[in-house]
Amino acid sequence: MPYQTFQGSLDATNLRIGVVVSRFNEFITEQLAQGALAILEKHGCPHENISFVKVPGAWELPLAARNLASRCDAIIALGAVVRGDTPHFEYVSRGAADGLNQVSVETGVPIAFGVLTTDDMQQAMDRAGGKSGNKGSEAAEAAIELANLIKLLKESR
Ligand code: INI
Repeated sequence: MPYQTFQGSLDATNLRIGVVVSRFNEFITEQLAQGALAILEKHGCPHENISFVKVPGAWELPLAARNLASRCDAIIALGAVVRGDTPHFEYVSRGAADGLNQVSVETGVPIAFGVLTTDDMQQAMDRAGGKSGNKGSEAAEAAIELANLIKLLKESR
């Protein structure tokens, strides 16, 4: 007997997507946001279906996502945490990662993790449209796929 297999498509024409972007290291997060929005456009997500939210820093991403979740099929969380000379980096990056994961599991709404956690600015630039691609674009694709996968799984119950 064949397996029942499920995989979300990249069709975003009927999806409601939240994009939450932190302003800290804005010249990086702006590139992540551009990358994410270009992917949403490429896959047909109507502008009116996109809720675009800005927050001060990565620490604030989980709470904003929590308050967006009820109106979205998926959320793309974008930020840039760059290591400094103090343990602050660990608290902010861990808080963002754990908080976003918790919100996603709690609400059932997929949250794509487009938060860079890098040792220096060069690594961040490389991942925000530089030589290592754009993690905002990758997060957007993951969000679309997961939103469609969750819809499929709910419909097939
Ligand atoms: N926020 C970031 O998004 N990236 C950072 O690198 C960062 N550093 O290094 O401090 C950062 N801090 C701010 C934090 O996210 C909160 O906005 C702030 O603590 C107020 O709650």
